[in-house]
Amino acid sequence: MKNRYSIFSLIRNAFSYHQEWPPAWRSPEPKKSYDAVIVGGGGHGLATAYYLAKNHGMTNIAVLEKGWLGGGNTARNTTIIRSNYLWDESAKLYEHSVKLWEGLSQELNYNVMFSQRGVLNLAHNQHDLRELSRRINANRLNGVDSEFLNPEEVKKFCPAIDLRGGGRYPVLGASLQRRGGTARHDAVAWGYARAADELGVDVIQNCPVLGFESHADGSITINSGKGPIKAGKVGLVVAGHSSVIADMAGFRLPTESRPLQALVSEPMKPCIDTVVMSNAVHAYISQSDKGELVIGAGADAYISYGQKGSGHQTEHTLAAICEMFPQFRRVKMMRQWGGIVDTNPDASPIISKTPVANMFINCGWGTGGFKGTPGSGWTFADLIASGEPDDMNAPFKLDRFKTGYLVDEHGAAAVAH
Ligand code: FAD
Ligand code: PYC
Repeated sequence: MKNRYSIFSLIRNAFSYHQEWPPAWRSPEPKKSYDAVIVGGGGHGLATAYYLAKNHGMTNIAVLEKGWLGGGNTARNTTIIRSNYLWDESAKLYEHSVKLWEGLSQELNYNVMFSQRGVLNLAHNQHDLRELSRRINANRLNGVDSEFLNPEEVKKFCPAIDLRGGGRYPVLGASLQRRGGTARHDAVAWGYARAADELGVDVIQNCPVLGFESHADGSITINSGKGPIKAGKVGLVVAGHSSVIADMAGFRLPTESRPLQALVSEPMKPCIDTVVMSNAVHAYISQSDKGELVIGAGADAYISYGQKGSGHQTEHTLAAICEMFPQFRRVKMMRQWGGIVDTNPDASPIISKTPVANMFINCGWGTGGFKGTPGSGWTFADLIASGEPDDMNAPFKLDRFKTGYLVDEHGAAAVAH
């Protein structure tokens, strides 16, 4: 009887975390105090911690991650890296990021497998062609490599493609960014984590952040799953859950959380050695080093935290892929999953101070933040260290949704969602 009772207590204790919500403070006084705490151990959070330590000498810092490192969007995305954005503000940020990608394996002493195999954005109609030519010219003015390929040149660059596109999606041309490509997604999280750890950063997994308390001296107590932690400054980088964390801190964001999905096929011999994006049909394809076709679909139209994505998006995307690459019709799909991305009304990130003193937020990268990981970490670290925006992150302030000074890549970005 005694034993049965203690087993029962063990089970009850194991589940007690779920029973009390929100959980009670475990200790009245924080046992640990940091100059800065980054909430969110995805690529962006870990990159921020690394550049805070490396560029600003801040080493008494911690990253708090509710699950495991890179278990969010970092390891769920289709890894497309490019900087061919229309507007000057975006081009500056994403091009800085691509330049960092180019030296990242050496910088971190960790092979992130950045492969500059080129990114093609297809045009299927006259409107697409006009959009491409406008964007290619804007890219060049911003020093971003970008060129137009006619259909014959597309076929030469990517022989696997069927230019007829099944009649529905004929290929009339494409933009090509030769410096664009792909990288190994989880390696980016691990590389930044290891490099940050070597500089003295505490990287703490299984540590959900549950609430905040601001103090008169400007410091903030973070109520975490591992007890209270004191911070001089707090950086929030929790893609997909940004409005939830903002709510805990007492302010609101204009972001929405939506599923975005991807799929991979059975592994095959090399058959496509570039990245093909068809924005008009929400279909993206490349081949991983393991030989799997990596396919991305459009974001779901509804708000959800279910990490899967809806069947009709999968069907729409695969139908388009099969029309542009008829030889893939018989390929078996091995895995499908979703990630939760936070989307903004102007489809541009938010890198900003918040209404809470010494609290900063980096979010709203939506469907396109993987490519931005190094640049995002770099510029967010700048903001946290100095407390004021720099030239790169100033256009991405939160107050643009009040003033109307939007960046607005929506409808202009080289991605359909
Ligand atoms: P995440 O890796 O999601 O990191 C956020 C972390 O915060 C998570 O680990 C989460 O557990 C943690 N967290 C949340 N709440 C809390 C809390 N309360 N306490 C502590 N920790 C918390 N971008 C591209 O550029 N190219 C692409 O090809 C591309 N394809 C995509 C395909 C898919 C299917 C998806 C889902 C996304 C894609 N993206 C792409 C977008 C890109 O993945 C994201 O914009 C980017 O990864 C977000 O930044 P992150 O890596 O820091 O996010
Ligand atoms: O931003 O390039 C991108 C992208 C492709 C698929 C999802 N996002």
